[in-house]
Amino acid sequence: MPSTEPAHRARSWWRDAVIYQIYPRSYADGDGDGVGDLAGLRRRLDHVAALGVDALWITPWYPSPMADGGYDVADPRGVDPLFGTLADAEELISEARRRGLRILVDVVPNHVSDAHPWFRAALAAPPGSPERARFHFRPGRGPGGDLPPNNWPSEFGGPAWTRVVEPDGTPGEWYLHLFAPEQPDLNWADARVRAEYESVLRFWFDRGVAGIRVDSATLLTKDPALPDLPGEGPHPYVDREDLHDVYRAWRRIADAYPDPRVLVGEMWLRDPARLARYLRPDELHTAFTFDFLRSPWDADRLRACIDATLAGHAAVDAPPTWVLCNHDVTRTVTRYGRADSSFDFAGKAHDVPVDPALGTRRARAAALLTLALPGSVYLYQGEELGLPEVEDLPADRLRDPMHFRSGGADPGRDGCRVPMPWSGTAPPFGFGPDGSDPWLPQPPAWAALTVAAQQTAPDSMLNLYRSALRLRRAATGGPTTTRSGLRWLPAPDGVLAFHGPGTLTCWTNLTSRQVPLPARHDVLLSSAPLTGGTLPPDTTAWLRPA
Ligand code: TEU
Repeated sequence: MPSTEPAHRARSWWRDAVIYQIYPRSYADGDGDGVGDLAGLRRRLDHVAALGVDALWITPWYPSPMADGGYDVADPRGVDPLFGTLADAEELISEARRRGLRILVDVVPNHVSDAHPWFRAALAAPPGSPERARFHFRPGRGPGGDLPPNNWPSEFGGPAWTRVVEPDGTPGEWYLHLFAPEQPDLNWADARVRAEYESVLRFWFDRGVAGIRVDSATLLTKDPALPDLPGEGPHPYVDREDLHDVYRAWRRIADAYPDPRVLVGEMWLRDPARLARYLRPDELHTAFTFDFLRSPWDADRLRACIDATLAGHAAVDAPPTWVLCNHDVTRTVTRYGRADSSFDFAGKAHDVPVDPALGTRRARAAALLTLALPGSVYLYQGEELGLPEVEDLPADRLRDPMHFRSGGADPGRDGCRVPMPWSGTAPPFGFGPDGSDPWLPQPPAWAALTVAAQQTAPDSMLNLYRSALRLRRAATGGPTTTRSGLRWLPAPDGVLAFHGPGTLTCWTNLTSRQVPLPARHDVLLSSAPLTGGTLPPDTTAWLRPA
């Protein structure tokens, strides 16, 4: 990092960082093939720097057949030619560092691609071989072994097992895949698997990455008996006790570097106390609080989530990590514009009515609420533009296995992955060269949401985020304030009011009526215009005592 960064800040940067998530396929297309790449991303680093974030998390850029947008990794030490080369990635890491931006990469330890050399070798080798032992191969049940070894479902729908054809042409064993069949699960009881990922961590840390986002981080270890669900006792593959050993080993690797290398877990656990166990001082540094993203726009629900999260994290002295949106979930302005504004994978449906103006207003209020909380915050590309979920993509352009494996019942995740609009009045909106056709079509109405259009509009979502990040940095950003908690203030029902870290006081009105603001204060920033000392519905204001 730049030598101007104070040492105390360098050590604890991750405790209150704002981290911007980049889905490289959809960020910027440098070569005109319709797919975003590292050359395009490098040209857009100005936007990231101007936004005022501390770091970037880049979702998988590794060689991959792209059965699941790159989460099917064929080589965890490379870069897919679609995105560029390893040299491009190294250049990006250095260039970002020169601008004071750290890079986190995504490591996918639960599974590999079916094109990974280990899986190819396993298919070519016989049952019981060391090659198969790196995965979960089992004979089927029933006559002729025609039925899967157990009843586990794939997260994407259908069974979590696929049967292979043995090298001699006969129907053979089955292998486990908690996601798509193109994503065989690794066997974490095999020492070679553990050694491989420890080496992968070092590979990227040695190239200067500041952290790792751990994909599907609760799922790695399995009950060796692979029992049917539901069973008695611990879950056979979610949040198992032996998983903590994996992360203890990873933390030792991270801590061996002179400047902090951080591990952030993607952990969909509902119980904040179970989540916090992964954040003990010798395990992961942070984990996403997905309950915040799942909560509806409701003061009591959000407050309960904030309180439970803070309590769970305080017990292990870890900073909470807030997130409203990512490449897997419905975009924030769309979710908040629905009658039911909660998020649940199981409840995703087609044709749910949306009020976009209401959703945008709430998303603005939610952005300021989130950025006032103690801890770190992740933003997903396009959130700073207020992009909506694109719900009318043509069926023949959809790619997400979550959609296809549900038989079309689930709309899938393509709608939150539509390429970024940068400039101009018609697609591709500067995503790629004029005339190029982005891999997913952008709505023509995005002309009003481009970075260029929002830059010059003082009240745009982009300018709200820029102002908020500037003020947040001024109000916190220092070792004395990063750990301080939150103090709730008396406020009417349906209003969340608190002193956050540093000097910020945050008031969010989730009701449908105006509420009075306290006397004698300065307004630093508000998500909507304030009138006569009152806070309008669905609005957040940041205050400072006058
Ligand atoms: O997501 C993993 C994940 O566990 C959830 O999104 C999951 O689908 C949900 O819990 C269902 O109940 C990660 C990535 O973020 C996603 O994009 C990948 O598709 C997935 O892992 C497989 O690598």
